[in-house]
Amino acid sequence: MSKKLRLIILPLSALILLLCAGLFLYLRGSRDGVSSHGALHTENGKLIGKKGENVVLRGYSTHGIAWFGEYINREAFLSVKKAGGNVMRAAMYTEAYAGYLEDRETNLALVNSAIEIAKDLDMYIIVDWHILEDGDPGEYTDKAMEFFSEISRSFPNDPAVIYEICNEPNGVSWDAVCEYADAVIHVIRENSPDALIIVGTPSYSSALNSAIKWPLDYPNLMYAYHYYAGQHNDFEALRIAIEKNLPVFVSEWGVNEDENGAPALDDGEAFAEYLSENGISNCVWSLCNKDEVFSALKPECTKLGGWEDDDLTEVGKLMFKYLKGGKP
Ligand code: IDC
Repeated sequence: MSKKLRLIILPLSALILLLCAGLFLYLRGSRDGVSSHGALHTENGKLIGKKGENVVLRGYSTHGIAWFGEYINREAFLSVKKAGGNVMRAAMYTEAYAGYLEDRETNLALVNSAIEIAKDLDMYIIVDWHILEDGDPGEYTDKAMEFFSEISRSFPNDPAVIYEICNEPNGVSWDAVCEYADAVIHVIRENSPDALIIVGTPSYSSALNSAIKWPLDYPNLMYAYHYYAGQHNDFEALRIAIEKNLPVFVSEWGVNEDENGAPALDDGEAFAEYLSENGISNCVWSLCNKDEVFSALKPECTKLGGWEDDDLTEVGKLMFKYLKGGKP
């Protein structure tokens, strides 16, 4: 090959390669994923990416991973991503419903698999220690420490992995949650010093006033707020917290039934609108076909991904539309 030809061909192939890589990333939709935002941190109540940009995570929560484990698959996560999502939440029940305390190995395998799938799709993944009936997170601090130590050791400093250390504390004080959080945050940060960690708040992650008054003294923490349209009358606590620059992650929200037994879609839209307008990161409950109002999929839908409009419930349709444009 002549020198002149080489001078043309080499830069040209480099350019083509770059274009292909760009197109590949574009098609994977990663402009809003881990490769573009990297490790996340909080600043003045906001979620910030590696270039100092504001980041909003939007996506779906699984139902209990050991209960509806079939949705921990690439096609399912990809469908959420194609709809505009950039995060998934893996909800791992602790005490109940074949949770971690009952079957450690199965649950660990499912969490690991959810993390690998999300990473492969350039999505963020929230690892949720899903306490519920066990309302006091301190009841199983040792088990939580063991679990979070294992996961953070397996994925040290991984920007994709976000830790949610207690889904919905209930029947306990903020002091008790803080005592638990101190222990678990310490364990995670030993392996992942900068990990983003979401802390549940009292009254089923609905009371944010204590966190505003007495925030935990660590960087890169967010506080959980959960909301169910039709069930909660307002989201005043969230408004106040946002005004006060508390870093809040709406790690679970959904549409419940209104007083007539129909899905409270209007309230759901209003909440989705508020989240969009205020750039609040959130995950919707839940990505499964259980015959209940929150589910994204109709009970008769047995597809595990690649869903079309007809496969979605009324609630699922609203949520997928919302993921698409970030607006309802
Ligand atoms: C619900 C599930 C339901 C299950 C129940 C168990 O949708 O299938 O039978 O848990 O108690 C939450 C919880 C979340 C709940 C959800 C809806 O975090 O586990 O899931 N919810 O009730 N907080 C408020 C509502």
